[in-house]
Amino acid sequence: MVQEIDVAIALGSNLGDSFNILKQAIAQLTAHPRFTLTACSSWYRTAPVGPPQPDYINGCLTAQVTNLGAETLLAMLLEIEQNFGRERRERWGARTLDLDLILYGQDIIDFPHLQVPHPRMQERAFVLVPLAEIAPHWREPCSQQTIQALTAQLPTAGIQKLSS
Ligand code: A4P
Ligand code: MG
Repeated sequence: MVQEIDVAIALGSNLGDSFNILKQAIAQLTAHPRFTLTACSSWYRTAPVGPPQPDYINGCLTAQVTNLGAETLLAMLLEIEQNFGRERRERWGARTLDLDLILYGQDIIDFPHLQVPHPRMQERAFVLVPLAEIAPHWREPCSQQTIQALTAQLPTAGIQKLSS
């Protein structure tokens, strides 16, 4: 049986040639035969949340995955992060590439190594503002609120849409 699921992925980078890294990460994802890109947000320059560090470039994408489970998709994301020399030093610290699985259809997943919806999405304007651009009517399955409604509840200072 063919299983097709809509997913949302957040992308971020604040070390190295961020635009280039982010574009190449999208190319690596779309090279996978079971991953079909459906939309990409604009890029945003965002003030860092967490310890002092450079501003981030953030964006979101949506895709349809075919017979690709959430854990396999997470493994793909972690592998692509590694391809760009991602090192984990401190929590919420600077990184060349961060790929987070934000939504996997309407599934709620709570494993030690994988939580979906991403547990901090509701408080992260750097996730919700780009996601609202491409998936405003998607309902976050825990709160049942739309992405648009969740975004409207957050302060968006420090989130600057870039033109390209
Ligand atoms: N993991 C569990 N669930 C997921 C999921 N849904 N998606 C596990 C991705 N990974 C998930 O991730 C640590 C482990 O989380 C992974 O191995 C996976 O098994 P990580 O990427 O090393 O951790 P992190 O990203 O530093 O932590 P966390 O808590 O996910 O961070 P956040 O909340 O995403 O914050 N400021 C701005 N402006 N822009 C940013 O993009 N990012 C962060 C990270 C902090 N400040 C930021 C930004
Ligand atoms: Mg991450």
